[in-house]
Amino acid sequence: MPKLFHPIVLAVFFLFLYSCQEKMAQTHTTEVPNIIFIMTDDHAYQAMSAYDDRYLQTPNLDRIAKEGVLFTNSFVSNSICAPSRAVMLTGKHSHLNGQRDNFTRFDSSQATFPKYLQQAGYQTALIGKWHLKSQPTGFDHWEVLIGQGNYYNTDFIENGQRKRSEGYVTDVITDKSLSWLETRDKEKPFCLLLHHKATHRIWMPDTALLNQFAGIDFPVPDNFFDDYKDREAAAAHVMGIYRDMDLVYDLKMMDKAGALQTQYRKNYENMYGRMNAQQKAAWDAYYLPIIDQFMAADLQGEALALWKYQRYMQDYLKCVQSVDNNVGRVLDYLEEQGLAENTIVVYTSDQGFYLGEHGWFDKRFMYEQSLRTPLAMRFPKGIKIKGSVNQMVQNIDYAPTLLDFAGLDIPEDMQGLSFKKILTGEDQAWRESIYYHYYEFPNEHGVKKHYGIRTDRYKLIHFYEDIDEWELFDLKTDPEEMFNLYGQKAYDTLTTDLKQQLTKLQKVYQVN
Ligand code: SGN
Ligand code: CA
Repeated sequence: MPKLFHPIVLAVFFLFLYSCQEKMAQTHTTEVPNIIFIMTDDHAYQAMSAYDDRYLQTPNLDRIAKEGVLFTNSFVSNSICAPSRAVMLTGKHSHLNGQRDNFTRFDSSQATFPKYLQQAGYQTALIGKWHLKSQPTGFDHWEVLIGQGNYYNTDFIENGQRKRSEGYVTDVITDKSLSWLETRDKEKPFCLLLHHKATHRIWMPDTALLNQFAGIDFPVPDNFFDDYKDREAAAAHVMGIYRDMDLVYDLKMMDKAGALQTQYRKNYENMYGRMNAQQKAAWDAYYLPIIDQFMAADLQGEALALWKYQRYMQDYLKCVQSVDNNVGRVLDYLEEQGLAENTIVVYTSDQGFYLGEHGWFDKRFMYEQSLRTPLAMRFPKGIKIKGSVNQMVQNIDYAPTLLDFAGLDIPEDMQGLSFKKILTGEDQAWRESIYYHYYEFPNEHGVKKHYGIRTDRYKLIHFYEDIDEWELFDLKTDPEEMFNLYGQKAYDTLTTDLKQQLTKLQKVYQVN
């Protein structure tokens, strides 16, 4: 018998083949997921039709929820941009990651989930809004807006170099993301943070969508004319649609004669000035007739308030529509490339926003519209449940959850919880309350510093610094948070109990 066919040699050969197959099977079944984390800026859940279809349809955002899950109790821990981004990256509350407000510079030597993924062999990228001042770390590739960036022909810093990109920002960020996906190293798993500027103030729509919603009268929230009775901190706001929105800057009424010399007209002229001739022509064709009508109507009081609300909604919702279209492009790309099954797609916003509730725009307050944020997630290969997730999740949970799905250990110092087991249908004990703390004061919108606790049914808030006010709401009987129950005899026991729970949360989260 030739030596090659000796039974021992053959046995060793087959054993070797078997072990190779085993290895391949193992790498196949343990194949780590890709991640696309899409985050918009100031997107109100009220403007995502999976949550609320009174205003517009968002078929592509809804598609993530339909093919995956929609979180119906998704909250932030500090409703403002840079802090929210720092929480998302670190999995820690603001007092531990150090980013309490928009003015601070993010300490980017900290551990973040993209860094952990990068160390584990992921290819990582960040494209779009960053807003953390320090240079991004933990990304193989990054292209970020400078500060808030611009809606038209915005500048980016691309791995250290400043470059202007012609076009509408939501399209441009998506183009850049798709081209990075196309040119990435296809042998490695990837994690892409795709962070839109939209739908941030001053809500400049894409010229291609200006005629969307023509003739539509959007429903006005019941508490649009809120009187802020028994809510001293709310009364101190500077974010009223009627009183504080600038006719030229926010609402684009830049009359050619220059009659409307509002406080922020110059800022608007600068933004308009960034557009090229074609963009300006399309812009003017839409806004000039509205400006003429507005000047002729000479609206006052309630009529002016409602007109402002409708104008605001028109622009805001068109910005959402661009986001929806562009998210559709990303989802289509994943399908075409055969990546949809094994890619986790997260859609969220850095916080919620007011669409006229309490008469407001902006965010910051611990009231529902800005405490909540949209959250939908799709991962066909890994998510075993369908429909809605009702557990209270918070943006501190994103980092641990994504690391968990990537098969990595969750660092002990992360404060969030992984909600992976909820999504794979396994038993998982969950929190019964969330902790919130907003620190940016003084600020342009007059929102006081405050912290608080929200349970399934109740919310207790303490406003402090130049004020000392407590507010208590029963979200079941008063979902619009109009009746402050704090101090009423019948609620004393409940208040004491909530204060104790709040103290416990502060201990757990190491608040000093
Ligand atoms: C800017 C806006 C504010 C907004 C903050 C924070 N003014 O300062 O209205 O509250 O950003 O927004 S603007 O005139 O510059 O538009 S955040 O989302 O970045 O936190
Ligand atoms: Ca924001």
